[in-house]
Amino acid sequence: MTTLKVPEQKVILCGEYGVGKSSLFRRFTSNTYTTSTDRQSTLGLDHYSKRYHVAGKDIKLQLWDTGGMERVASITSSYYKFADAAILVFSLDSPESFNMVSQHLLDIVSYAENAKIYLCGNKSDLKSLIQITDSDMEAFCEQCHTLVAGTFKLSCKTGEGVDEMFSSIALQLAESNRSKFELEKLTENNGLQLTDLEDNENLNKCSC
Ligand SMILES: Nc1nc2c(ncn2[C@@H]2O[C@H](COP(=O)(O)OP(=O)(O)O)[C@@H](O)[C@H]2O)c(=O)[nH]1
Ligand SMILES: [Mg+2]
Repeated sequence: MTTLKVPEQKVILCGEYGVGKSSLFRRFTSNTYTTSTDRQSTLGLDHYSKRYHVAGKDIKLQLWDTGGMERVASITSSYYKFADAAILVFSLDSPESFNMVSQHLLDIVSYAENAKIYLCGNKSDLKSLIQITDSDMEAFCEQCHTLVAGTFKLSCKTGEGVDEMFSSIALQLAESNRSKFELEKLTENNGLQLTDLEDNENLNKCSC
């Protein structure tokens, strides 16, 4: 019996240090949240794959976190390479992190030219401290014309909006890759069986 691999899409987290990328990564991997300041004791890129079933299709999102590398060095181009999507995170209470979004956008466009780009405002739970409005986000997207494929507001702390964002991204990637996946399927022989490589792939941590 021939096996059919579930298509996997590389999704990278980008944005300033402290905006909540690792918190988003933790929500994705284990749906947990921690306020500890020493959450990531070892530096290094980290990735984790998770399967979604959207629009009648199976798709895996392989999410990458910088693991705090941006604090000590610039992120290498291998992080961006072959990314299918980039989630550009800023903190809704931090105009500084929002002002840096355009710089990160430039990096994504330069090093991950095929990636769909999503703008993500985190820390929506900080209600009274929020300084970046919906219209700020809209204005930014308008300035970038069609570069931003979607915007989200969420809170890693409460979990609000997190699943919705990943499901929406999975759906958009599945839809936009529909023909590619179908072609791959055609090249497989009959007697299809889905292979789940999830367990083997996860918890791989590279120290580069
Ligand atoms: N209030 C609030 N704090 C958050 C949220 N997400 C992350 N944080 C806090 O923001 C800080 C930076 O988060 P972290 O995930 O390490 O950001 P990173 O540097 O982008 O990886 C930590 O103290 C987190 O606990 C959130 O949704 N709400
Ligand atoms: Mg981090």
